[in-house]
Amino acid sequence: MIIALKKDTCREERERLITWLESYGVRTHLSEGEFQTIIGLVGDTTRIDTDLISGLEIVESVTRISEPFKKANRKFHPDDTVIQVAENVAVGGGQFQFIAGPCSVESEEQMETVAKAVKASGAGILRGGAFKPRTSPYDFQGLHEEGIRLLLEAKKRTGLPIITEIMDIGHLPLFEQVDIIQVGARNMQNFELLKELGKTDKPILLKRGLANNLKELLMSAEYIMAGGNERVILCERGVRTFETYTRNTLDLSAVAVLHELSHLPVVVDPSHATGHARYVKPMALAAAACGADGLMIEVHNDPPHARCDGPQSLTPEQFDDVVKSVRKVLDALKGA
Ligand SMILES: [Mn+2]
Repeated sequence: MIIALKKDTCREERERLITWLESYGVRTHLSEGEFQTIIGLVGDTTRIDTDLISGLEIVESVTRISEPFKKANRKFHPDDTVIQVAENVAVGGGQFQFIAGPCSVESEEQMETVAKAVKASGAGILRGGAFKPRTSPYDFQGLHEEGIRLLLEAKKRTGLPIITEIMDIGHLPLFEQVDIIQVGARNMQNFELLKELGKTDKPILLKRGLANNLKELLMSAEYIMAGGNERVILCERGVRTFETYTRNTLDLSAVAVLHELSHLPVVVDPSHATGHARYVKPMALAAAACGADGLMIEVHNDPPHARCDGPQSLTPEQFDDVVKSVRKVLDALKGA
Protein backbone atom coordinates (compact mmCIF):
# COMPACT_ATOMS: atom_id res chain seq x y z
CA MET A 1 0.00 0.00 0.00
CA ILE A 2 1.27 3.45 -0.87
CA ILE A 3 0.12 6.57 0.94
CA ALA A 4 0.95 9.96 -0.56
CA LEU A 5 0.87 12.83 1.93
CA LYS A 6 -0.12 16.39 1.22
CA LYS A 7 2.71 18.82 0.60
CA ASP A 8 2.50 20.87 3.77
CA THR A 9 2.17 17.99 6.25
CA CYS A 10 4.12 18.61 9.42
CA ARG A 11 6.49 16.06 10.82
CA GLU A 12 4.47 15.47 13.97
CA GLU A 13 1.28 14.55 12.10
CA ARG A 14 3.25 12.29 9.80
CA GLU A 15 4.84 10.44 12.72
CA ARG A 16 1.46 10.03 14.38
CA LEU A 17 0.10 8.37 11.20
CA ILE A 18 3.14 6.10 10.92
CA THR A 19 2.84 4.96 14.55
CA TRP A 20 -0.83 4.20 14.00
CA LEU A 21 -0.13 2.25 10.78
CA GLU A 22 2.62 0.23 12.46
CA SER A 23 0.18 -0.74 15.20
CA TYR A 24 -1.40 -2.98 12.50
CA GLY A 25 1.85 -4.96 12.34
CA VAL A 26 3.07 -3.56 9.01
CA ARG A 27 6.48 -2.02 8.30
CA THR A 28 6.64 1.47 6.83
CA HIS A 29 9.14 3.08 4.47
CA LEU A 30 9.25 6.82 4.19
CA SER A 31 10.41 8.54 1.05
CA GLU A 32 10.64 12.31 1.14
CA GLY A 33 10.68 14.05 -2.22
CA GLU A 34 10.89 17.70 -3.07
CA PHE A 35 7.16 17.96 -3.75
CA GLN A 36 5.67 14.94 -2.07
CA THR A 37 6.22 12.57 0.82
CA ILE A 38 5.24 8.95 0.40
CA ILE A 39 4.76 6.20 2.98
CA GLY A 40 5.13 2.66 1.66
CA LEU A 41 3.53 -0.15 3.69
CA VAL A 42 4.99 -3.65 3.67
CA GLY A 43 3.27 -6.67 5.22
CA ASP A 44 -0.31 -7.77 5.64
CA THR A 45 -2.42 -4.69 4.94
CA THR A 46 -5.76 -6.54 4.71
CA ARG A 47 -6.95 -5.10 8.05
CA ILE A 48 -6.18 -1.52 7.09
CA ASP A 49 -9.15 0.53 5.92
CA THR A 50 -8.07 2.54 2.86
CA ASP A 51 -11.20 4.71 2.96
CA LEU A 52 -10.40 5.74 6.51
CA ILE A 53 -6.84 6.73 5.56
CA SER A 54 -7.82 8.59 2.42
CA GLY A 55 -10.24 10.63 4.52
CA LEU A 56 -7.46 11.98 6.74
CA GLU A 57 -6.63 15.66 6.41
CA ILE A 58 -2.92 15.03 5.66
CA VAL A 59 -3.43 12.32 3.02
CA GLU A 60 -3.44 13.08 -0.70
CA SER A 61 -4.09 9.54 -1.99
CA VAL A 62 -3.95 5.87 -1.07
CA THR A 63 -3.13 3.07 -3.51
CA ARG A 64 -3.48 -0.59 -2.72
CA ILE A 65 -0.80 -2.70 -4.42
CA SER A 66 -2.01 -6.14 -3.33
CA GLU A 67 -5.60 -7.34 -3.22
CA PRO A 68 -7.48 -7.00 0.07
CA PHE A 69 -8.40 -10.71 0.05
CA LYS A 70 -5.84 -13.11 1.42
CA LYS A 71 -7.23 -16.56 2.05
CA ALA A 72 -8.96 -16.66 -1.35
CA ASN A 73 -5.84 -15.30 -3.09
CA ARG A 74 -3.87 -17.55 -5.42
CA LYS A 75 -0.65 -15.75 -4.48
CA PHE A 76 -0.74 -17.42 -1.08
CA HIS A 77 -2.12 -20.73 -2.36
CA PRO A 78 -0.83 -21.44 -5.88
CA ASP A 79 -2.53 -24.84 -6.31
CA ASP A 80 -6.20 -25.18 -7.23
CA THR A 81 -8.41 -26.02 -4.27
CA VAL A 82 -10.28 -29.27 -4.71
CA ILE A 83 -13.40 -29.53 -2.58
CA GLN A 84 -14.42 -33.03 -1.67
CA VAL A 85 -18.21 -32.98 -1.51
CA ALA A 86 -18.83 -36.69 -1.02
CA GLU A 87 -16.72 -39.83 -1.24
CA ASN A 88 -16.45 -39.83 -5.03
CA VAL A 89 -17.56 -36.31 -5.80
CA ALA A 90 -15.17 -33.37 -5.89
CA VAL A 91 -15.29 -29.86 -7.32
CA GLY A 92 -12.21 -28.02 -8.57
CA GLY A 93 -8.78 -28.80 -9.91
CA GLY A 94 -9.93 -29.81 -13.37
CA GLN A 95 -12.61 -32.28 -12.27
CA PHE A 96 -15.61 -31.03 -14.19
CA GLN A 97 -18.82 -31.36 -12.22
CA PHE A 98 -22.47 -31.20 -13.31
CA ILE A 99 -24.89 -29.87 -10.70
CA ALA A 100 -28.48 -30.29 -11.88
CA GLY A 101 -32.05 -30.33 -10.65
CA PRO A 102 -35.17 -28.20 -10.47
CA CYS A 103 -35.25 -24.57 -9.43
CA SER A 104 -37.52 -25.49 -6.56
CA VAL A 105 -38.45 -28.75 -4.93
CA GLU A 106 -42.15 -29.27 -5.65
CA SER A 107 -43.11 -32.87 -4.90
CA GLU A 108 -41.72 -36.30 -4.17
CA GLU A 109 -42.61 -37.49 -7.65
CA GLN A 110 -40.88 -34.51 -9.30
CA MET A 111 -37.70 -34.96 -7.27
CA GLU A 112 -37.57 -38.68 -7.93
CA THR A 113 -38.04 -38.28 -11.69
CA VAL A 114 -35.53 -35.46 -12.05
CA ALA A 115 -32.91 -36.91 -9.69
CA LYS A 116 -32.92 -40.27 -11.47
CA ALA A 117 -32.73 -38.65 -14.89
CA VAL A 118 -29.90 -36.22 -14.15
CA LYS A 119 -27.90 -38.94 -12.44
CA ALA A 120 -28.29 -41.20 -15.48
CA SER A 121 -27.02 -38.35 -17.66
CA GLY A 122 -23.93 -37.87 -15.51
CA ALA A 123 -24.77 -35.21 -12.92
CA GLY A 124 -22.68 -35.61 -9.78
CA ILE A 125 -24.68 -33.29 -7.53
CA LEU A 126 -28.43 -32.72 -7.20
CA ARG A 127 -29.80 -29.22 -6.78
CA GLY A 128 -33.22 -28.06 -5.62
CA GLY A 129 -34.53 -24.98 -3.82
CA ALA A 130 -36.41 -25.35 -0.56
CA PHE A 131 -36.20 -21.70 0.48
CA LYS A 132 -36.77 -19.51 -2.58
CA PRO A 133 -35.73 -15.86 -2.74
CA ARG A 134 -38.49 -14.64 -5.07
CA THR A 135 -38.78 -11.08 -6.32
CA SER A 136 -42.49 -11.02 -5.45
CA PRO A 137 -43.79 -12.01 -2.01
CA TYR A 138 -46.85 -13.49 -3.76
CA ASP A 139 -44.78 -16.00 -5.76
CA PHE A 140 -44.13 -19.55 -4.58
CA GLN A 141 -41.65 -19.33 -1.70
CA GLY A 142 -40.60 -22.98 -1.60
CA LEU A 143 -41.58 -25.96 0.52
CA HIS A 144 -39.11 -25.05 3.27
CA GLU A 145 -38.48 -27.93 5.71
CA GLU A 146 -40.53 -30.31 3.59
CA GLY A 147 -38.39 -29.37 0.56
CA ILE A 148 -35.22 -30.35 2.37
CA ARG A 149 -36.83 -33.60 3.44
CA LEU A 150 -37.69 -34.42 -0.18
CA LEU A 151 -34.13 -33.57 -1.26
CA LEU A 152 -32.77 -35.93 1.39
CA GLU A 153 -35.15 -38.63 0.14
CA ALA A 154 -33.80 -38.17 -3.37
CA LYS A 155 -30.25 -38.27 -2.01
CA LYS A 156 -30.99 -41.54 -0.25
CA ARG A 157 -32.48 -43.07 -3.37
CA THR A 158 -29.87 -41.93 -5.89
CA GLY A 159 -26.77 -41.51 -3.75
CA LEU A 160 -26.29 -38.01 -5.21
CA PRO A 161 -25.00 -35.35 -2.79
CA ILE A 162 -27.36 -32.37 -2.60
CA ILE A 163 -27.08 -28.61 -2.72
CA THR A 164 -29.74 -26.15 -1.58
CA GLU A 165 -29.91 -22.46 -0.72
CA ILE A 166 -29.93 -20.98 2.76
CA MET A 167 -31.61 -17.61 3.32
CA ASP A 168 -31.68 -17.34 7.10
CA ILE A 169 -28.97 -18.54 9.45
CA GLY A 170 -31.74 -19.62 11.85
CA HIS A 171 -32.50 -22.42 9.37
CA LEU A 172 -28.99 -23.88 9.64
CA PRO A 173 -30.06 -26.89 11.78
CA LEU A 174 -32.23 -28.02 8.82
CA PHE A 175 -29.09 -28.19 6.64
CA GLU A 176 -27.27 -30.76 8.74
CA GLN A 177 -27.41 -33.47 6.08
CA VAL A 178 -27.16 -31.10 3.11
CA ASP A 179 -23.82 -31.57 1.32
CA ILE A 180 -23.31 -28.07 -0.10
CA ILE A 181 -24.97 -24.92 1.21
CA GLN A 182 -25.75 -22.34 -1.45
CA VAL A 183 -25.63 -18.62 -0.81
CA GLY A 184 -27.75 -17.00 -3.49
CA ALA A 185 -26.95 -13.89 -5.51
CA ARG A 186 -29.17 -11.72 -3.33
CA ASN A 187 -27.37 -12.79 -0.17
CA MET A 188 -23.82 -12.53 -1.48
CA GLN A 189 -23.22 -9.54 0.77
CA ASN A 190 -25.28 -10.68 3.73
CA PHE A 191 -22.14 -10.55 5.84
CA GLU A 192 -23.70 -11.86 9.05
CA LEU A 193 -24.89 -14.93 7.16
CA LEU A 194 -21.44 -15.37 5.59
CA LYS A 195 -19.73 -15.09 8.98
CA GLU A 196 -21.97 -17.78 10.46
CA LEU A 197 -21.35 -20.07 7.47
CA GLY A 198 -17.65 -19.54 8.08
CA LYS A 199 -18.08 -21.39 11.36
CA THR A 200 -19.51 -24.49 9.66
CA ASP A 201 -17.53 -27.24 7.96
CA LYS A 202 -19.82 -27.54 4.93
CA PRO A 203 -18.79 -26.62 1.39
CA ILE A 204 -20.42 -23.31 0.46
CA LEU A 205 -21.40 -22.40 -3.11
CA LEU A 206 -21.31 -18.62 -3.25
CA LYS A 207 -23.16 -16.99 -6.13
CA ARG A 208 -22.08 -13.66 -7.52
CA GLY A 209 -24.55 -10.89 -6.76
CA LEU A 210 -26.41 -9.41 -9.72
CA ALA A 211 -24.59 -6.09 -9.41
CA ASN A 212 -21.33 -7.11 -7.77
CA ASN A 213 -17.85 -7.02 -9.20
CA LEU A 214 -15.35 -9.82 -8.84
CA LYS A 215 -13.44 -8.18 -6.03
CA GLU A 216 -16.66 -7.99 -4.02
CA LEU A 217 -17.35 -11.66 -4.75
CA LEU A 218 -13.88 -12.60 -3.53
CA MET A 219 -14.25 -10.42 -0.44
CA SER A 220 -17.48 -12.28 0.35
CA ALA A 221 -15.64 -15.60 -0.05
CA GLU A 222 -13.02 -14.15 2.28
CA TYR A 223 -15.72 -13.56 4.92
CA ILE A 224 -16.52 -17.28 4.93
CA MET A 225 -12.88 -18.32 4.83
CA ALA A 226 -11.80 -15.90 7.55
CA GLY A 227 -14.23 -17.70 9.87
CA GLY A 228 -12.35 -20.95 9.33
CA ASN A 229 -14.32 -22.57 6.50
CA GLU A 230 -12.09 -22.56 3.44
CA ARG A 231 -14.34 -24.82 1.34
CA VAL A 232 -15.87 -22.18 -0.93
CA ILE A 233 -17.04 -22.69 -4.52
CA LEU A 234 -17.56 -19.51 -6.55
CA CYS A 235 -20.45 -19.30 -9.01
CA GLU A 236 -20.90 -16.94 -11.95
CA ARG A 237 -24.61 -16.57 -12.72
CA GLY A 238 -24.77 -13.43 -14.80
CA VAL A 239 -24.94 -9.79 -13.84
CA ARG A 240 -27.49 -7.10 -14.56
CA THR A 241 -26.82 -4.97 -17.62
CA PHE A 242 -28.91 -2.92 -20.08
CA GLU A 243 -29.61 -6.07 -22.15
CA THR A 244 -33.20 -7.32 -22.05
CA TYR A 245 -33.15 -10.34 -24.36
CA THR A 246 -31.51 -12.35 -21.59
CA ARG A 247 -32.40 -12.40 -17.89
CA ASN A 248 -28.85 -11.36 -16.98
CA THR A 249 -25.61 -11.07 -18.91
CA LEU A 250 -23.33 -14.06 -18.41
CA ASP A 251 -19.85 -12.79 -17.66
CA LEU A 252 -17.64 -15.64 -18.80
CA SER A 253 -14.53 -13.55 -18.42
CA ALA A 254 -15.21 -13.94 -14.69
CA VAL A 255 -14.07 -17.56 -14.98
CA ALA A 256 -10.67 -16.60 -16.37
CA VAL A 257 -10.21 -13.68 -14.00
CA LEU A 258 -11.31 -15.61 -10.89
CA HIS A 259 -9.00 -18.49 -11.78
CA GLU A 260 -6.14 -16.06 -12.05
CA LEU A 261 -6.91 -14.25 -8.79
CA SER A 262 -8.05 -17.20 -6.71
CA HIS A 263 -7.44 -20.90 -6.13
CA LEU A 264 -11.14 -21.55 -5.45
CA PRO A 265 -13.23 -23.56 -7.94
CA VAL A 266 -15.51 -21.60 -10.27
CA VAL A 267 -18.77 -23.00 -11.61
CA VAL A 268 -21.13 -21.36 -14.10
CA ASP A 269 -24.92 -21.21 -13.96
CA PRO A 270 -26.16 -20.64 -17.53
CA SER A 271 -29.81 -21.09 -16.49
CA HIS A 272 -30.15 -17.97 -14.32
CA ALA A 273 -27.67 -16.11 -16.51
CA THR A 274 -29.77 -16.38 -19.66
CA GLY A 275 -33.28 -17.07 -18.39
CA HIS A 276 -34.14 -19.08 -21.52
CA ALA A 277 -33.75 -22.83 -21.97
CA ARG A 278 -32.59 -22.41 -25.57
CA TYR A 279 -29.53 -20.39 -24.56
CA VAL A 280 -28.41 -22.77 -21.83
CA LYS A 281 -26.58 -25.20 -24.12
CA PRO A 282 -24.45 -22.66 -26.03
CA MET A 283 -23.45 -20.93 -22.79
CA ALA A 284 -22.73 -24.27 -21.10
CA LEU A 285 -20.37 -25.18 -23.96
CA ALA A 286 -18.67 -21.81 -23.73
CA ALA A 287 -18.29 -22.15 -19.94
CA ALA A 288 -16.61 -25.53 -20.36
CA ALA A 289 -14.35 -24.09 -23.07
CA CYS A 290 -13.16 -21.20 -20.91
CA GLY A 291 -12.14 -23.41 -18.02
CA ALA A 292 -15.09 -23.52 -15.60
CA ASP A 293 -14.89 -26.27 -12.98
CA GLY A 294 -18.51 -27.21 -13.47
CA LEU A 295 -22.01 -26.19 -14.44
CA MET A 296 -25.14 -25.66 -12.40
CA ILE A 297 -28.20 -26.24 -14.60
CA GLU A 298 -31.92 -26.18 -13.85
CA VAL A 299 -33.71 -29.31 -15.02
CA HIS A 300 -37.44 -29.96 -14.65
CA ASN A 301 -39.56 -32.95 -15.68
CA ASP A 302 -42.32 -30.62 -16.89
CA PRO A 303 -40.91 -27.11 -17.47
CA PRO A 304 -44.18 -25.47 -18.63
CA HIS A 305 -45.74 -26.34 -15.27
CA ALA A 306 -42.72 -25.58 -13.06
CA ARG A 307 -43.59 -23.44 -10.03
CA CYS A 308 -40.41 -21.43 -10.52
CA ASP A 309 -38.07 -20.65 -13.44
CA GLY A 310 -39.81 -22.93 -15.94
CA PRO A 311 -38.76 -20.95 -19.05
CA GLN A 312 -35.08 -21.50 -18.29
CA SER A 313 -35.39 -25.12 -17.19
CA LEU A 314 -34.21 -27.93 -19.44
CA THR A 315 -36.08 -31.19 -19.83
CA PRO A 316 -34.10 -34.28 -18.76
CA GLU A 317 -33.56 -35.06 -22.48
CA GLN A 318 -32.18 -31.60 -23.18
CA PHE A 319 -29.89 -31.89 -20.15
CA ASP A 320 -28.62 -35.23 -21.40
CA ASP A 321 -27.74 -33.61 -24.72
CA VAL A 322 -25.93 -30.75 -22.94
CA VAL A 323 -23.83 -33.18 -20.87
CA LYS A 324 -22.83 -35.15 -23.99
CA SER A 325 -21.89 -31.99 -25.88
CA VAL A 326 -19.98 -30.46 -22.96
CA ARG A 327 -17.97 -33.68 -22.63
CA LYS A 328 -16.94 -33.31 -26.28
CA VAL A 329 -15.64 -29.81 -25.52
CA LEU A 330 -13.78 -31.08 -22.44
CA ASP A 331 -12.23 -33.93 -24.47
CA ALA A 332 -11.20 -31.54 -27.23
CA LEU A 333 -9.53 -29.31 -24.66
CA LYS A 334 -7.38 -32.08 -23.19
CA GLY A 335 -3.82 -31.13 -23.89
CA ALA A 336 -4.92 -27.83 -25.43
MN1 LIG B 1 -34.05 -20.74 -10.23
